[in-house]
Amino acid sequence: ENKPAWWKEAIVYQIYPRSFQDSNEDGIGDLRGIISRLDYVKSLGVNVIWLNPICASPNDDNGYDISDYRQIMGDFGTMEDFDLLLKEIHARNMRLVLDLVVNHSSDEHPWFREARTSRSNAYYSYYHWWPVEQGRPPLRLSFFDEKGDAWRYNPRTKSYYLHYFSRKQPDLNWENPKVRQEMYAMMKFWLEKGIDGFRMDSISYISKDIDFPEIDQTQYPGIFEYYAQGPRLHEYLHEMNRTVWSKYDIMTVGEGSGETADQLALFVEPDREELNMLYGFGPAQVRNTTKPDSPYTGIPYSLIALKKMFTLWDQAVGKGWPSIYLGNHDQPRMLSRFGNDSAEYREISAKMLATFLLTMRGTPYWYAGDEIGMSNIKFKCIEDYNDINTKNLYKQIEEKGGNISAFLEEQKQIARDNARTPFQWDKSLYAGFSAVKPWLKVNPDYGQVNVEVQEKAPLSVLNYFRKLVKIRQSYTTLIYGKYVLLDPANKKVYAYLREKEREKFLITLNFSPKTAYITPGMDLRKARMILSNYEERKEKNVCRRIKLRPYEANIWKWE
Ligand code: ISL
Ligand code: CA
Repeated sequence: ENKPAWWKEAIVYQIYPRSFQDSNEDGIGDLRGIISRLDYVKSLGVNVIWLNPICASPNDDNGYDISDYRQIMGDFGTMEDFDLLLKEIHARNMRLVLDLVVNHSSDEHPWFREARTSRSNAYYSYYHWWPVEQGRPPLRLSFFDEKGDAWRYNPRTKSYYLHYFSRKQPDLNWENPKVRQEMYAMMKFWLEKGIDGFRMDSISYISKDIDFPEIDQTQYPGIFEYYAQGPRLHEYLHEMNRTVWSKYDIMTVGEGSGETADQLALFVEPDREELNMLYGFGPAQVRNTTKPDSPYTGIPYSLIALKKMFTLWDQAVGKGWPSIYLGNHDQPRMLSRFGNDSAEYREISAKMLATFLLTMRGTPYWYAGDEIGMSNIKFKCIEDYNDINTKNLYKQIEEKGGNISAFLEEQKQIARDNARTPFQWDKSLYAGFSAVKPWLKVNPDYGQVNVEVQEKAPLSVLNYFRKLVKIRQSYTTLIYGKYVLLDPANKKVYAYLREKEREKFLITLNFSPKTAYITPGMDLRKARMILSNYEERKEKNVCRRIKLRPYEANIWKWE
């Protein structure tokens, strides 16, 4: 039985600060902009805000490269703005969770500026190095480097530094107790301000095997799974929990990049005293099993695989607590990937996906803009992109003489910038995000897809989302109840029960643009439909078999 906790009952609303609201006409979202939109956020019924990084950064990777952990990024405002933001969030009975980026710093952080001057510098051991006299460093791949190499030569020290991400994101050396102490002090700095928790970026990568052995690529074909198996990872998480987190009433969620379901419980079982939640990479990895050669994540995906994955992770969490999401700032828009962004099905499928996220067991992480059905922008040319990931992959392919147009086609489906376009508030030029040209293009569908239009339409995606939030918050069974998957082999329908004591719900979701059927295999005569994404549904009660229209979603409750 899961003990109640505020972070279990919360709905987390993720804001990408660069893209939410610009307040000072420079085309970049900022903290004052977020403050001006807090009443909107509150009106959704969500209760925790997670902000992507807001600390000082040269923005090689939009704030995931921090040059000062105790300053606010100039683009976003000042520490006074931050203090006000926190106060205004709390005044509305919401909470604030910050992104904590401690696997790496910026190469412009004073620590690294010092470190790279000489091997005898006190900060040299804050990072990972491979001395040139030992020959070529062992193969380590980088996520973002344009050459793919995670080692970068630094002439002044005659050594290579390690960077799993871009060369402007050197990995910090957690073996060094001083690094850990610096980090704990930094966490306390923010916690003492009164924030309510951390989302921990790339936390699964912080521990390295510092002998840097050759990696057995047959065992770790992706290499990245190897990164997520650092020998001291759990020791560090436990130490952070004991030294810092356990002293505050906060939520901690680790980004579980590279972790598999069988590792999940090790992070989140309460008696291990590590994290509250791990944000797994399942949704990004779901593939179409009939086309196993699909080169990148999720295009196309198979519903059977999606169901299997969510069910597996629900079980694997053990005595811990699941985290539920379908999209974020690193993924394409969930509507385009798991729903259908055509004019015909956009609204109905956006509502279907919302029904899914808000009726699962676990804390839902909702990505801002999904509540109005924002979709992939599908940029046509490389110049439109801002993301270092897309740009560096492009360079790699250009250099290898690969197929550029196939690459660009693929990026339309998967590029991170798809989810980073400015938030669509109204139909004015630049969608009410800014008075000037934004840092990234606005999705041209903003004339119809915006908050202003949807506020006025009782049946909009936005208002449906609000209804769903209320339903989740009125029945604790939808939060804590057991999750039971039905008809796992059904290719179109995702159906499951949520049950606790005498309360029982059935959720039926048609993930396809065709009519579909589900036979849950139980007596449904006492089950009444309490919500549907279709305006009218004739049979409020059914007997054995349920017929679902394209992307139809229903919540049934036993009387
Ligand atoms: O990038 C990946 C694969 O190409 C992922 O597996 C990666 O580990 C994951 O996306 C980590 O993401 C987080 O850290 C990055 C940052 O760019 C992302 O935005 C952030 O969510 C580096 O800090
Ligand atoms: Ca601004």
